[in-house]
Amino acid sequence: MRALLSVSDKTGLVDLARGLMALGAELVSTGGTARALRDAGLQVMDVSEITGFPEMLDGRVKTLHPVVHGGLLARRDLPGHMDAIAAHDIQPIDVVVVNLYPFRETAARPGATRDDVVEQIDIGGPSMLRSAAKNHDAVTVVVDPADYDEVLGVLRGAAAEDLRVLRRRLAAKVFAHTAAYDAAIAAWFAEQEGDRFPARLTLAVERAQGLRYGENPHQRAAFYVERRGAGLGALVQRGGKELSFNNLLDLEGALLATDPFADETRACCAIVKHTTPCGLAIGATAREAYEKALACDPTSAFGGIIALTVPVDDEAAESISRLFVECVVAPEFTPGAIETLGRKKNLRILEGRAPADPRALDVKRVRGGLLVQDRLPAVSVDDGWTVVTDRAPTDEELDDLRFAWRAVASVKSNAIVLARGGATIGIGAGQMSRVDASFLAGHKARQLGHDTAGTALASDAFFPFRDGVDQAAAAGVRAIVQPGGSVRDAEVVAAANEHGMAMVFTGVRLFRH
Ligand code: 93A
Repeated sequence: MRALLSVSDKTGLVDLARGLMALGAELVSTGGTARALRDAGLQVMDVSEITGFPEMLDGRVKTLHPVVHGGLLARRDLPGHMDAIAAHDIQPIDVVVVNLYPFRETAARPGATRDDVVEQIDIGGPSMLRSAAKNHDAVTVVVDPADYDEVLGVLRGAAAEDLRVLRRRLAAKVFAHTAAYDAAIAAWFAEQEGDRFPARLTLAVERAQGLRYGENPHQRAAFYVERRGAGLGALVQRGGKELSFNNLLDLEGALLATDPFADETRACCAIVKHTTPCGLAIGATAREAYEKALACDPTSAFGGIIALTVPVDDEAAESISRLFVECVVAPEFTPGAIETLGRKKNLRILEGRAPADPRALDVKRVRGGLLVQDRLPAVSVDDGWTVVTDRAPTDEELDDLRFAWRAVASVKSNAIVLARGGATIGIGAGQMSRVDASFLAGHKARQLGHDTAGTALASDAFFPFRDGVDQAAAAGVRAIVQPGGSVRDAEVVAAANEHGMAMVFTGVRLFRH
């Protein structure tokens, strides 16, 4: 048996090589790998000994040779193939262990030059992996150090059927691996060219965890990440059951809701149901923010997902623990908070920060394709805002408008938010008409005992007619922030003036479909 080892990540290499030698394998290796094996006292041949060629071009050509690829690709069941390699003194290679130059890691390193990154495009490694994987009927190909033990186990067992099954699985893994590796290279090139929407979009994602089921119990599901330990994958679970598909979706909604308040000196809390907040507030403490958010709509908050922008202390945890919730996510939890919340066996406690990458693409699935767009940029206030009514908002109203505008960004369209004193008091979400969203926001607020007089209103898109404004006035709204831009803006502004309201145009739309 001949085994070729050529690895950048040398984890587990020596133990694997020892195991292969114990099985009678003759080892062949490239420069650094051979050195590591010799340092461990193992006997190994250099690739140049079998190819008759030295490693060339600073290592760019090491294994790219017919002696290597003939030994990998020859079909053992075809006499013609075996005769052909024999005629050229080529010996079959039975085991290939390769992992690739760290391209992604280099590209992600601050200060890496273009040359540094390009040099880390592995050519010989993927070629060997692909040759070996193509000939998986005869060759065992290993790309992941996590598989070393299993591979040794199966080789030792020498059960033909086990080896056949393993080789197929390893070959599948190789092609997924080289495809993802090339996808990362393609993405890097597109980025270098400033090509945000290239003709071919390659998204390399890997499975972070299987999920019990999807949106519904009869849908199978898994969670894939672009990079391990980033985004939602960076959160550490400190208690509770396994996260579900809907939990992850709602966690994204909850973080979206608190994102615009990341720079706030005060605490911000969002309570989310079905990806939309049913309460959002800022407060002096975590507990105050939570209780103000809860007060918006305590009925809907049942079974919700809570996000906080500040550490959860003992008293906030005490308050949260009185409600049935699915998840709480926050940058930190005090030990007392973990203990209090941890008593609720089903409550998932998630600790850490998961900031959104502003450069990441926003992707939506449609049948037959993907819709890809920039992420919605951070919601800004004041910038480009114009007062369009006779009356300008008072300082207090302006504060409420700023809050409401940041809040409405995370509400499903059509979205209307009523706010006062740094808290939502009525949310109309996901309606097919704006006037219904407006009605619902006021209706829910009153139904839950809120006084809507003197509130501020934010609308995620313009009012197409004056009816939404009339309805808001009837509910007691005194100030409105909205993008503007309707053909009937004049009619809408006139309505606001009639009601003595202040209205601000932002010039920016915040749809969330
Ligand atoms: O520069 S390469 O694309 N040219 C090659 O012929 C080649 N053969 C193996 N890179 C090549 N490799 C890679 O070298 C392997 O994929 C592995 O990542 C690395 C191992 O090099 P060393 O044994 O010198 O540490």
